[in-house]
Amino acid sequence: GSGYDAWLGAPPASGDARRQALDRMAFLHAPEEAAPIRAALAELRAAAIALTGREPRPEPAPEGGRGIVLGTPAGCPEAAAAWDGLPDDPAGESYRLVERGGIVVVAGSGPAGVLYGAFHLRRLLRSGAPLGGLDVAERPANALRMINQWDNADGSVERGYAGRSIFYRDGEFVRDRTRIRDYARLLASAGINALAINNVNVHARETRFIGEEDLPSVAAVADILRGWGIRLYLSVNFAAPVEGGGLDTADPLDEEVRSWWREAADRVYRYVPDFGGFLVKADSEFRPGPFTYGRDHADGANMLADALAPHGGRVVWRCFVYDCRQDWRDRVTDRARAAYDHFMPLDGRFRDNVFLQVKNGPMDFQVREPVSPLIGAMPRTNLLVEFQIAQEYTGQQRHLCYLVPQWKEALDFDTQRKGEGSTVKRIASGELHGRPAGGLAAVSNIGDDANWTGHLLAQANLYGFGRLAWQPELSAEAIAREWAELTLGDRPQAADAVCGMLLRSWSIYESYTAPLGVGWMVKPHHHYGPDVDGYEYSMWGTYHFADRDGIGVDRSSASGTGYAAQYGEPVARLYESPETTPDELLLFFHHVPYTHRLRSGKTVIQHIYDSRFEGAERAQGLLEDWESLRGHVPEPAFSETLERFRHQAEHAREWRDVINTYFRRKSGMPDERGRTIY
Ligand code: GCW
Repeated sequence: GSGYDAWLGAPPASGDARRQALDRMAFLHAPEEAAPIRAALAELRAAAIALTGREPRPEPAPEGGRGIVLGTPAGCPEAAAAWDGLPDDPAGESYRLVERGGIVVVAGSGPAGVLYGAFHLRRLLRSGAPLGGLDVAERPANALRMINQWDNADGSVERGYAGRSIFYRDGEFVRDRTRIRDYARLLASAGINALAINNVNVHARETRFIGEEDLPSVAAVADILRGWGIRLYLSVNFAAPVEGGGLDTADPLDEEVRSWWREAADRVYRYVPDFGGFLVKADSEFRPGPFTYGRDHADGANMLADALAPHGGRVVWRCFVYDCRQDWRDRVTDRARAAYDHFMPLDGRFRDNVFLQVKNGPMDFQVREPVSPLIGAMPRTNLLVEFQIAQEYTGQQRHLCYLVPQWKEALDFDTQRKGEGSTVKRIASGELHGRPAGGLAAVSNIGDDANWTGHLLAQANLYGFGRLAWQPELSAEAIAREWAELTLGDRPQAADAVCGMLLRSWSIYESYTAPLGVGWMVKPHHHYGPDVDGYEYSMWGTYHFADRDGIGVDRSSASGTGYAAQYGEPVARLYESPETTPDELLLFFHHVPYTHRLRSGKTVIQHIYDSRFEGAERAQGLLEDWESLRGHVPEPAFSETLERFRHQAEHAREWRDVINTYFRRKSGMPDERGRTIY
């Protein structure tokens, strides 16, 4: 009941599932030895034992009998037959599950595919779905499905809300790697295939991770991940050649610097032959980068790409670059413009093994943002779209905020860059512009809390990210249901209720926090709780410009910062005018009077009041819904989660009152329904 097993908990012995397993799982066989295939076999064996209480026999079923066989076309005849006619998949990650003459074949195009197929079969077995006539084939939509840990060597986690790091403690790699293994298993079961194991803010200690002394520890982690089809990446410090590297420059065009990085890459690959590559935050929030030497991001990224290329490695280069020392009096600079202004002109200059990692929105993981205009604007560059599973600005895993619907909205957004249907998901995968590869990346939300994510229900975001990265066509609802059933499966009432709560939660969180896309209004530094002017007079470029008459940021071309014009037509035109901008983004794009009428028919001020009141009420509703599940969710998970919902309900009232009071005082306008505002 602690939540440690997350969505891979022991299957319920429901009648159907048990009968099915008894019927099918007496024989379980995999002729190949690759680690992911052994892992796949172990998963199904454990499922069989949990479902039937019996150990399956590790051999092929006898002639005419029933059983399960796992393998790849290269080493397993049943898999070869099952794969016949299916397209080649050099990545080895796709699979087919097919029932033939009583035998269920888990055929993977490679060992990782077998593992993904086994997890799929495990889901089917748990649900008790009949396997007769089974035939499903899946192939991941994205080549890269990546998680970024923001873990520091000292054991802290930047923006971590679920305890300390599971990778490091007191400046060293942990010795007991059980949790790393269990985490890798969770990630693999959700379809993740890449993991950057240290924070993009690389401090002095982590700068040495690519050195001789730490590489054995890095390799030990990589060995674990490899068994689950996951490649290890390291975040690197662009200034490493000077910060402890013995050189006096980190200029990317300097020959000595280039060979320094080549040697570093060669060294890493000696320890980790399938090393994924480097993740880099450069010239961003006080991190060093090529600007110091008068070079640009392409010079910087390509230098690292050239060092990694001989080994098949990649550079993931973040585009979160903006002026974080802005003067709030400067009304011309617009942080939202920064990523596009910096990177768009460089399209075509990046090597084929460089991936630009672009945050989903132009600012920073707010509850509501438009899609970054950089996405789709660089047809000759590989892309990873970055999301934040960690709920930095969305309740820090104390509030419930199921983010899959937000990510879906972003992925489904039609940039129209190449005509209708130019959706973010097709750009990310590389398909729209014919890129060799692409994908999604996200900041993890786990730590060493017993249930991984602090809030039990925040597990759904981790699971959901993986599932979406695998297949962005899945609906937010299907993913919520899948997670809830796997996690609370033998308690159908709980799974139903929780699914509904998840699906409402983003809109609830949005409706008691910053209104209509304007963002922020949080307490500085830790970003938790309401502070309407917390970032209004600061250097971070995050302003709402509320005065007695109105609120919002004019980002139009006609009278504002011109940000709206960074989109392609007809999207740019849509955002240019307050009349056509969707309500939920109005204040992101326009400064309007409080009396401005939304497309919903309400005035802005009345919308602010109404939605804050409704939001707080609906947060109270979440608490009541959870309370009604007493006895249907095991302890201690039930009580721990109840505490979080209590806090959320109370904190939502705090948000409501701070925001309403601020705007009531600022505008002098009463609530037309006369409710209490202080
Ligand atoms: O929003 C900011 C966070 C920083 C983070 C940064 C980033 C890792 O507050 O903590 O640093 O984003 O994405 O680089």
